[in-house]
Amino acid sequence: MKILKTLAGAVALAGLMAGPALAADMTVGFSQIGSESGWRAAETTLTKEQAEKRGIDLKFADAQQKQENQIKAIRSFIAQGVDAILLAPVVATGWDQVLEEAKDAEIPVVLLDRQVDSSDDLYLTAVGSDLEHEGEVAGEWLVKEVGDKDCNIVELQGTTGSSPAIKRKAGFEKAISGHDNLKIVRSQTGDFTRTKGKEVMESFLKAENGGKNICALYAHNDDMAVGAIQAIKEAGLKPGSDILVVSIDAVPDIFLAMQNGEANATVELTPNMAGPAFDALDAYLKDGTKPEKFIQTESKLYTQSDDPKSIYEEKKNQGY
Ligand code: GZL
Repeated sequence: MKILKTLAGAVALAGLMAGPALAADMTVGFSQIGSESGWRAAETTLTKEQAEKRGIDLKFADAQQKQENQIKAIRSFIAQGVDAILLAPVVATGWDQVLEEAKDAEIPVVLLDRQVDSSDDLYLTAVGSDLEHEGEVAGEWLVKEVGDKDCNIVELQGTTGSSPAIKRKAGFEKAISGHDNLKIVRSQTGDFTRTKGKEVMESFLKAENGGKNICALYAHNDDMAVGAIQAIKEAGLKPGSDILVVSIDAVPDIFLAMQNGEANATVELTPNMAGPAFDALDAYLKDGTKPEKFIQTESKLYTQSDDPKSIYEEKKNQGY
């Protein structure tokens, strides 16, 4: 009996000495929003690839755009005793309770691509772009493109209550403020999807004299822009010239539209948020290194003059 106790003691001591889990035997729960856009699908693909490459056991949960499914998934990850949780939060509010539960279970949470209104001691770090800056870059492009011509703008917003919808709207409005010739005449959510983007654009066209009153479309993501481009063509107008099209994400299909002269500009959002997230988790779990609360990814403007054909080819190999 004594020998067994000593052995057990030695094993326990060895366990403590080994410290927290290393990447190789790390189990991470990933609560993903859904697959509403080409960008979202690429983010999922790249997250799985990054996990595979690092030997991380990734537990994936698709919430189909519902916050209650994300909360359920997080609770299940906590019950499974994962080492860490990745969360792409569909909306910005309503996370305090479940993030407290993760904190009580001493499971670090990393936010991907969207932010939450909760206090930042409830998550380890957030990896994402400067969403407001993306909206500003889109607005600044349109200000330059239009000059002092009068321009009625219609806006397709992202998912209501999501941080990209809130911040991309604010950034765009900041960029066009002070330019009285630019005016947002219609603004509605297209929920980041092509289908909804087309539907809402059809209603904008009908409401604005068949589109003759509309000078430009600002869409919070390329997928809604691609849907809207279809609606503009079906209304007998030329997207990219009769109605300028500026959006965000830089997914491959927006470069196809640019090649056809049907889209004008997009602001790139990298779909590889998981790389920096896993790096931060690795350092934290290995030796307790605390990352910055926000790890920012770069945003870049692309226009028709940026050789959309070769960018399309490149993008096709980036997880899309
Ligand atoms: C923004 C991200 C957005 C993308 C959309 O960081 O959350 O969600 O711009 C996606 O394509 O639906």
